[in-house]
Amino acid sequence: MTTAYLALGANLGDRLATFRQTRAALDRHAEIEVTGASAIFETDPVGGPAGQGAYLNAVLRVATTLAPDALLAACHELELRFGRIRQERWGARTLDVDLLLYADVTCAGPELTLPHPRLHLRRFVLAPLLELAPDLSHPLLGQTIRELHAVLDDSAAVHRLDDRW
Ligand code: PH2
Ligand code: MG
Ligand code: MG
Repeated sequence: MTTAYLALGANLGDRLATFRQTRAALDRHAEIEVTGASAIFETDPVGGPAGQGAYLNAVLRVATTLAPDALLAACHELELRFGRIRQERWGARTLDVDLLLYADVTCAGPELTLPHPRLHLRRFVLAPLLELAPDLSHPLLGQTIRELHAVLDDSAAVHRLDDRW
């Protein structure tokens, strides 16, 4: 079993229902168990076209027997199930599931980079991740999530909503 962290994001459709169904679907997967969930945050869109709606963001901790590429494929399958259409980069979406961390694996390829290359730059990722893994050390930067969050230079607003979902 390996511990991994997944980031959920959505700014189209019934965002909360999508998050709940995604969490349940991950937990039903024979090789994935959801072992922790951050609160849900409502966040200002970062990047992408102007005029996008606010996002919901959260982070899940999972225990899995899947290899990183297979876990990523399972995430992409869920995005498709929830009707994601990939158009412009960072455009609005019904569901984005990103693989943030997979144990302390580091890799950089066309399909998958670990840790997620922007995880340490984004408040909408670090604020929820801080709730689950404050003492986890970033495998490349050597700083904990708490340290990265403390020096974060991202002024986009994040508002903590429900911690029970
Ligand atoms: N995801 C992006 C781009 N911008 N902004 C917020 N607030 N939340 C996201 O999940 C997000 C984003 C690309 O994946
Ligand atoms: Mg993604
Ligand atoms: Mg993303």
